[in-house]
Amino acid sequence: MAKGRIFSGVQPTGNLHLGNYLGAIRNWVRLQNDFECIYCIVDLHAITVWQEPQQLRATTREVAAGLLAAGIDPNTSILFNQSQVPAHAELAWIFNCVARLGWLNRMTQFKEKAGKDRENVSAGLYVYPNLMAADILAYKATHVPVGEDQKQHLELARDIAQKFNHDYGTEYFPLVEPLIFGEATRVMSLRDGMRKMSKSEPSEFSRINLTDTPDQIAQKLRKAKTDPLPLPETVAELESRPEADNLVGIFAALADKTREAVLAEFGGKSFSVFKDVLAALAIASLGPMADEMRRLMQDPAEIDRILRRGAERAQAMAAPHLREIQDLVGFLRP
Ligand code: AQP
Repeated sequence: MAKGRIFSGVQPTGNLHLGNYLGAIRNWVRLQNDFECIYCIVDLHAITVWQEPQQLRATTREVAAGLLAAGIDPNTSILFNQSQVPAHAELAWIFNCVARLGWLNRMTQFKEKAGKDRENVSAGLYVYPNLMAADILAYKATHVPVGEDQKQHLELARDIAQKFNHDYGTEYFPLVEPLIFGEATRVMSLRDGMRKMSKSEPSEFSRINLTDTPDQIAQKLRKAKTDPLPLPETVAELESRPEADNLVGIFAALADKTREAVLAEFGGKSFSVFKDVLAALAIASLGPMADEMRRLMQDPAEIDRILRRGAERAQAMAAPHLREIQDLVGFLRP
């Protein structure tokens, strides 16, 4: 028996990177055995910032190939792209009318992404968390595996569910639980240990893409920013050394070890020695996945077929929920 229902998503805004993989996708694969899983390529979220149409189509397929190559099984899990299932946008509108402006004003991701150009970003970027709540609650999902950066948005989804239940005098929506686990819940840029590794960061050297060749992986890790000291002996000493902490965290996650175990082996050694072993580990873990991704991308029609079938299954699950929600709100049935 499944322990609950999982929903999670990834934006087709660029190449999948090591942060997406260790913070989210690898956990998605592992959860497939215990939960009923719904995984979504969130293209409606992607267009909250400008996307070239041709590029969006290509990246959507590439992300699908990445998820399949990482081990998402489209027969047991539901894998699809968001825009094919109208329930997401329909429920998001209702949630736009439930969420309060004050709640959205507190979202740090909006502040980071809007930056100084706040007046000029899309209204979609502002209501992004409402759409995310709709993604999850359209399926009445109980658990959402994410990286740390999405924690605040998930709390907002809980607030929306609670306010909807309260306003309409119902217990309709479950309160979703975040699932944040592993040694790399927040993988940082290889150029700056204070910034998150991100698809939209201009420098290619800031991240390892899942499509990188072994040479690219080795070169990026060799050039990764570090401090001049050798690796510390204890985890406590990593606290004031963000770049060292990041590389040790990546090593630990890839090797399925704790940071303590990694430092027990490498404490006192130089970064050049550590980086060589880390590069070999990263290449061994990511190389086969990149090969499989390239193979899958040679047959875009097959990827489209998998996504279409996933969308049909997702719509079949979400549509009856949406009708029930519309009844609760007081809409006349068509
Ligand atoms: N650096 C990260 N470390 C750990 N987890 C991460 N995730 C993203 N970056 C890291 C997790 O990956 C999942 C999918 O993320 P997303 O594509 O929906 O959006 P994002 O978090 O905004 O990722 P990016 O790479 O930073 O994209 P852009 O640059 O387009 O905004 C989520 O579960 C996320 O937590």
